[in-house]
Amino acid sequence: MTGGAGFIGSNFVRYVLEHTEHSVVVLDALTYAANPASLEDLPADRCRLVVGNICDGPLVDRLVGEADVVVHLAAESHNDNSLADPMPFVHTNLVGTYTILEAVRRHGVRLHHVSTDEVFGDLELDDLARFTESTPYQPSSPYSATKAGSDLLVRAWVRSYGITATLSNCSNNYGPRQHVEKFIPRQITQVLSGARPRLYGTGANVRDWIHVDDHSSGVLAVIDGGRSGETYLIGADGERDNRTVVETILRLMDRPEDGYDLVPDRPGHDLRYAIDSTRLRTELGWAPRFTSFEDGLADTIAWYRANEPWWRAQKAEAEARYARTGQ
Ligand code: NAD
Ligand code: TDX
Repeated sequence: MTGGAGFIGSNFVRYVLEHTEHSVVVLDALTYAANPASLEDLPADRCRLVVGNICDGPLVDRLVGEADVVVHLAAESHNDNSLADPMPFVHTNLVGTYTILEAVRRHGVRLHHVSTDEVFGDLELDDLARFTESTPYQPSSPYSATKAGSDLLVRAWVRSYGITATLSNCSNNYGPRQHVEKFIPRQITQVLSGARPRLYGTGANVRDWIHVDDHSSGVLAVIDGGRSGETYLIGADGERDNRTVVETILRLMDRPEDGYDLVPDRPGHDLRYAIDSTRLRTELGWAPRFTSFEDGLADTIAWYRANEPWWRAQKAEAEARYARTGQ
C-alpha cells in the first residue's frame, strides 16, 4: 500500500493487521505529513516500511510486482497547503497515481484507489441533497481537482487498458494519528497547548464526519466485494457544522463553549459535504461501527492527550504555516 505512514494509511495498516491475516508493505516518502512513529510498534514480520516516492517508476514497478493487491492512499491531502503551493499536489496526486497505474497495468495486479468526496464540489447549506456515485465531478480547490484527476485516470486505465481497479470516495475522517494541521486535531491541540481553537469564517460550513476505522472497514469491504471499474461512497451520516464541532470539543475538554476565535475564511471554501452510502451498505453489507460522533471525538481527544510526543514537533511548524495567512 502507499501512504501508510500518514493518518488514514497508518490506521488502515493497523486495521488490516488486526482484522485479516494479510501482511503489508508500505511505500511512503515520509513527507511532512507522515509520522513514522505511527508504524513503529507494529510486528516487523507483517509490516515493512519502504521509504520512497510513488513517482519513482522503477521502485513502484518492483514493489507492485511483489504485491497481491495495491491499496493507494499516498497523496498531498491538505486543502490549505494546496492553495499556498499547488505543485506538489499535481506531482504526487496526478503523476504519482499515473505511476502506480502503469505498474499495475504491467503486472496485472489489482488496485484499490482511495479518494475523497471533495471531487464532487460542494452542496448548498440549506439543501437536503447528498453525494451519490453518479454525482458529477466539480472540484473546487487544487487538492480536490488533483484528486478528481487521479480518479479519472483510474477509470480510464480500467476502460482503455482493462486493469482491475476499484475506487472509494470517503467523507471527512477523524480519529487518532491525524496531522495537527487538520481541523479536529488542530483544535484539540490548541486547547492542550493553552491556546484557543480557530474557526474559519463564521463556522457555518458542514462536513460529514466518519471515524477512520469505519473508513478502513469500508475500504476492506470494497476490496473484498467491489466490482472492477466501480466507485463506492463511504460515509457514516455524520454531518455537523464546524462551529458545533468546535463547541463540542471545548465542552468535552471542560472549557467554555464560546472560547474560540473567528479567523479569515479559506478562499473558495466548500460549504457542505454529505455522503449517501446506500450502495456500500446494500451491495456490500457495510455498516459503520462508530455511530456516536461525540463518543468517537472523546476517544480522539483522549488519544491526543495521552500522545503529546507524537504531535508536539508538528504543532509549531503547522501553526507557523497558518500564521502566514492569519488563520
Ligand atoms: P496524510 O496527509 O495524513 O498522509 C499522506 C501520506 O502520503 C503521508 O504519509 C505522506 O508521507 C505520503 N505521501 C505524500 N506524497 C507522497 C509521495 N509522493 N510518495 C509517497 N508517499 C507520499 O493523508 P490522509 O488524510 O491520511 O489521506 C490519505 C488518503 O485518503 C488521501 O489519498 C486522501 O485524499 C484520502 N482521503 C482523506 C480523507 C480525510 O478526511 N483525511 C477523506 C477522504 C479521502
Ligand atoms: O483551523 C481550522 N479551522 C476551520 O474552521 C481548519 C484547519 C479548518 N477549518 C474548517 C475548514 C473545513 O470547513 O474545518 C473544515 C475541515 O477542514 P480540514 O480538516 O482542512 O478538512 P477539509 O478541507 O474538509 O478536507 C478533509 O476532508 C476531505 C481532508 O483534509 C481531505 O484530505 C479529505 O479529502
